Amino acid sequence: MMNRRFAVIATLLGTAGAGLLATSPLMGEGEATLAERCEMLAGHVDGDLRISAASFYPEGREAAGGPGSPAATMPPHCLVEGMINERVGADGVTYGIGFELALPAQWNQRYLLQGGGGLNGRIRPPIGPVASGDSNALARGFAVASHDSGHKGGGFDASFMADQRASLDFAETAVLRVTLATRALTERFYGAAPHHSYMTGCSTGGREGMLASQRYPELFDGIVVGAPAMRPGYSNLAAEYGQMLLNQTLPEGDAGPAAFSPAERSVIDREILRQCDGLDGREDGMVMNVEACRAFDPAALQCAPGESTDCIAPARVEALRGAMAGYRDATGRAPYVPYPWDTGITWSGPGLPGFVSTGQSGPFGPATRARRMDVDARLHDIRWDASGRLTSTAYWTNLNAYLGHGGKMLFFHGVSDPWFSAFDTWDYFQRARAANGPEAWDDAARFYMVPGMGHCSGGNAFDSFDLLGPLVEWVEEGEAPGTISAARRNGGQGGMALCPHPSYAYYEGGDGGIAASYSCRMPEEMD
Ligand SMILES: [Ca+2]
Repeated sequence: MMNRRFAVIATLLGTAGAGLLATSPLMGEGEATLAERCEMLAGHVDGDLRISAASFYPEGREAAGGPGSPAATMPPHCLVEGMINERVGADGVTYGIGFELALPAQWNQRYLLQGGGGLNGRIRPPIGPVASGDSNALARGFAVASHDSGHKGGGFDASFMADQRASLDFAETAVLRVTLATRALTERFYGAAPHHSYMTGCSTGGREGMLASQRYPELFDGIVVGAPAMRPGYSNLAAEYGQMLLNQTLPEGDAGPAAFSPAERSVIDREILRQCDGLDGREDGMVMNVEACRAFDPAALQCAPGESTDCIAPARVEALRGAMAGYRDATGRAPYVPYPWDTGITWSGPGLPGFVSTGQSGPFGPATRARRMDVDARLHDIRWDASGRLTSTAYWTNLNAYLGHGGKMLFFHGVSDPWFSAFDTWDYFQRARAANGPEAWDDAARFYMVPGMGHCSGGNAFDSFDLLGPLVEWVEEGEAPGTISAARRNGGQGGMALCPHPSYAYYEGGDGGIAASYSCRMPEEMD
């Protein structure tokens, strides 16, 4: 195999020049197999782009799973591995944007950029797993690209920020460069350009999708944005603030960090269900009417004088209320948003724990033991964090270039996401609607709340759903998405409908385990 590859490269180098592959006789109709076309890409160099390997997998292969992405079987494809702008950075570390591109044998003539996660630093298998139900983008025939955003490193290793270029690549430029490079490679391989381009991602990948719509509005025709890491400085502060409030309830001498006990957590759970479960027409342990549950009143959790079981001490109820509502600055303004009252806020199963404090370490280290916080001083630091400003996608709402060429966006967010509040993404959606005009926005964007779901997946939730298919239909056929059928990713029974927020899945009757038994209703509609 290798000898053959080298022979092909040698032949190609002999013919040199721009448009090498496009003019190669091997690209002529019927004259080269997919395997040969694939191997021809190996060793290809174009400016600061270098292909390190290109291998054809006629039987497909297994792709390793990752956070929020189970292992998957990849169909027959050509896998291209490459690097853009490899160089030694200011700190002596070798940088470059590493990428992989999977070119399926059965191509649907579409391109998809897969968003990353965390602070990136590694290339996830290019399969396009986000919001794709039980059939990822590669399996559907998309050419799928994935990248490391410009550096190598662990999930939250921020050392690359010492290098200006690596920092800029992570913040924004990698999305542009990888898309342009891998889309050109896609055209070279198939001999035709994709007729439409898409992007899907969650968390940092969701942020990358937003920034594509905001800063590179011509790149994509359709984007799925999941639980975007829009402005982590503000959400991280919200988690710390909630922990700080709870620490204040500890007796003197108890170093903390404080935590709600399992008994307290089940009291919270029960009360949320008591007040909110039935607001969607069915008491099934799912709070589908997210907007109506904003009125949840934690006062009912409070122990009466002399009472101590099946209730929560008044001071701790107030800490919970404050944590969920979020911090305010000295002027009384709320720089962030509240967290939704939902069944997963007490989650302690696989994945991140729910928002209600467990006292456990978070992604960035141990829970704080502090009992006071200067919110304004902290906000000052957040506002002056240069990387935070450049990576933020919370503020830019003028999308008329993106919307102007027919670009569509589907947002989704787990209502029990303990990290980024679903209400913050919804807040952006509403600001973008106001900025672009309701008519243009409603013709281009939808938002799906996923009740019970944690960060990107998991929890007691219907966390398997397909937004990619409806997005393609909207972009290419003008058919706007409505109700989405959802299932449980963990193999649990039953199904549910997801509705464009603020409408919610109202139970109309019949089998409660199928989406067809629900209709999308607006919160104010009554029986
Ligand atoms: Ca319910």
